[in-house]
Amino acid sequence: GTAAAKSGIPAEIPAVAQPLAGEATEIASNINYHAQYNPHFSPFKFEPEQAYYATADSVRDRLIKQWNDTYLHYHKVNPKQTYYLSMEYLQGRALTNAIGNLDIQDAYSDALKKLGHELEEIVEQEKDAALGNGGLGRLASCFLDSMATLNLPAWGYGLRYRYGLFKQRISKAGQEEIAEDWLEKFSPWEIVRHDVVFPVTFFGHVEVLPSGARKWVGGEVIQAVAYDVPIPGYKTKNTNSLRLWEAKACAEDFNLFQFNDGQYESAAQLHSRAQQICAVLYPGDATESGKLLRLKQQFFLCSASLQDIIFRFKEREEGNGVLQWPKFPTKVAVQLNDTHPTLAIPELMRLLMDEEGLGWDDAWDITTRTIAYTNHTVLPEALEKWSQAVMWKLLPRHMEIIEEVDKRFIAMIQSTRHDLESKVSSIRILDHNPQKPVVRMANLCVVSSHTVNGVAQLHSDILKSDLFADYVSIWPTKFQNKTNGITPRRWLRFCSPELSQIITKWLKTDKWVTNLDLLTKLRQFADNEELHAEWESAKMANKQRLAQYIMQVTGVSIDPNTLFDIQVKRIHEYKRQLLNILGTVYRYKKIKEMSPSERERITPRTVMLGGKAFATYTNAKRIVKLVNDVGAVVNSDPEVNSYLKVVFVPNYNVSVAEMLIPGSELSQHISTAGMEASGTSNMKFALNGCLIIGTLDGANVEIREEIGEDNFFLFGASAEEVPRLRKERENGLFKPDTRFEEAKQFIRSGAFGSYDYNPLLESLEGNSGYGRGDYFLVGRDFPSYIDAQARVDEAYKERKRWIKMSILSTAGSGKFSSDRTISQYAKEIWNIEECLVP
Ligand code: GL9
Repeated sequence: GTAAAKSGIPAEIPAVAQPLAGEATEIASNINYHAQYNPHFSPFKFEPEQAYYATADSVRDRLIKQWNDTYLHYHKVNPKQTYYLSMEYLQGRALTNAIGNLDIQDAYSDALKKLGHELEEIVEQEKDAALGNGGLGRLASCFLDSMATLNLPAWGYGLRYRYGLFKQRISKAGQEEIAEDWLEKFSPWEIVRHDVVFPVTFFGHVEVLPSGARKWVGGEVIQAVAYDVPIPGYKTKNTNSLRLWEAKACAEDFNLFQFNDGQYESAAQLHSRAQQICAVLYPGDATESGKLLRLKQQFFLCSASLQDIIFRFKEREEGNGVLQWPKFPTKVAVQLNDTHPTLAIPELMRLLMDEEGLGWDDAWDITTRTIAYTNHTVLPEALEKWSQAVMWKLLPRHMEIIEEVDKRFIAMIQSTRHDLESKVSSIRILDHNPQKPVVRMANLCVVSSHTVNGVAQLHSDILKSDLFADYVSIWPTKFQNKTNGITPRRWLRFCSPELSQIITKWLKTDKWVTNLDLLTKLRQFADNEELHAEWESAKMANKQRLAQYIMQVTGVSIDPNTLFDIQVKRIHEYKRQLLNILGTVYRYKKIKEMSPSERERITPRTVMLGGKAFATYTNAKRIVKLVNDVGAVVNSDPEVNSYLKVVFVPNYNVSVAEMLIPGSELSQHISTAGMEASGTSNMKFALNGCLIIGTLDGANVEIREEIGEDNFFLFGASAEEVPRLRKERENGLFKPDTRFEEAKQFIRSGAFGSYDYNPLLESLEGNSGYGRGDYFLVGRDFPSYIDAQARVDEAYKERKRWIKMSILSTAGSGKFSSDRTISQYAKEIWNIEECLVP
């Protein structure tokens, strides 16, 4: 069979398994069946691509069985369910995850061998589903995995973008964006539900009915069609759904008369408007039409999801007797992933009042007991504000409702809180400033949710003391912290099987995969030489695999014996990739100045940076260009390149992360303190035995607490000091370190080419303003950063100490499992319980 498969002819596996055949043979037969009958491919080819689709189809059959059982079970038990509303999911690839969660890895690997393929190669055929931008979207995907693994009755709702996050290509000019066609062929993981369709209205106007009730009428109606993605839990039958909505126009909306008259575009106008809605993740919002489209997307998600949720609630309650609306919050918990789905609030109010006939007070009580809101950032530019004019046009009834919420909130303040009267204009929902009247979505969320949470302790504290301080005095118990987490399945068990096996061997159990706190038991072996040897060899294997990958995508040869230092995340000034590259430039310059004997004491390093810059974020793109330019010079400098290499890893995404993180030894989480709400890759790196150089920001604070301060390379100003330091800077009281000046001057001298870096470097100069005058304190933190990097170099020379720290990083990462995070949401916000499928 093997040779035949490689030659392109399907392996000869009996269509019906032999009675005594092993599981692998049965699976091979099943894969073969799918290869023959999948209508998308010729049955005479069985190259990796066909093998991937046939394998995925075979795995999907198993998922569908469990998934149907799960739905029926939830339907029968009728427990309270969580609905996670998110504009973003960064699912990445699904095959390895599904096979791993179903615990059929070995059988599938053997089966594919029989068919002439390697599972590790086949899984690479899958395109990443990148329906998200970064940490916020990936968090949603980790949460789905944990909710299923914990047997929680929960759903994810999102949008089925035709084009997800762009593909990044690096050229001479820097970053280029290319549309990523993840659905080019098709996705085997989605099941279209032509029977689950809801109408979503835009525009129109409000009419007063004879009864006095108000009703939204007219406008354009677009259909939302459900595409379901099964979400398997790890080693459990429970398989939840991620329901992604796609926009479609009705057949009736196609104007045959116009078409036959040759007016092709206008004949299909509503069809093309429908197509726009789910065309891309995050349409550029520089233009008014871009803003309107983004708002349409948000409402589309909220309206379709709430109609679906209400439909299910009614179906189950009516099936059990009479429908009692006050029971709604005992069956439904809605979590808003940031303010993007805020319109769920007025939409739920509208559906309850205008469609179901409830009064304001009942509808408001139900809404506020149902909805909870997670804040993911304090950056001012990310706090959504929608133009009132655009909102009135697109969603007139919702604006009426929002006005009423605003009015009642103000009345409540005026009657109960005279001390807050001077603050009303800043804490109310509507901002009526004459330049540009807007709706403040975060304020609407805080006023309308029963719980508001931040995503790491420091961030939640800042929300309470700063952004939402006035609300805390009104509702002191509304605010919580839920420190983010990551799924240990994808981010350790599956991405680093070598290290996982060692952990399982030393803990004498693989239960850590669902009980990550067990990793603390590794601490007792932190000095064990046998473990050290195994740990080092697993790390080395991962580094070699990474080096091969880097060669493949960049053509740069990197040495696995050097320190692998990685910073991968979206490019943003607050994340301070510029600090990293300035530090690297300084390192390069120093190496050049050293004598041969001085060079002998260097810790050789490979610095890798990766991440996408938002297409219109000029300074972020300049940073990408600078990293690439520095790399080109350093890597071809024979004097230096055995001590230092600088690589820009192109097109950073979930599957690239699965390759990079296991092979990392040092990773950089160096944002200006107070600005990174949590960070989640910091958790992934630490879990994989990678040490962190970082500031006291976001979840770094808690990671350092867990793994111990001796095992964390700390530097920089604290969040508390930042406002004062900015003031000092503005007042000209800051004296930059000469090393900082030297690094900048070296770039200005043209050492890395003739590109004009002045505009980028100027963001570090001057004396005030956001994005100017070194708002992010790169200069202030530079010396302590360089010192921390020197401590890294020294620590790396002591092999035993380094490996011990690496083991202790993994051992201390238990808290950062998304299973822990989700258990806390379930108990402390959603009030839902496990619903195990028998
Ligand atoms: C983010 C925060 O910036 C991160 O610090 C946090 O870890 C994640 C998840 O809570 O949320 N908020 C946010 O808007 N993004 C985040 O990553 N941005 C993107 O996802 C692009």
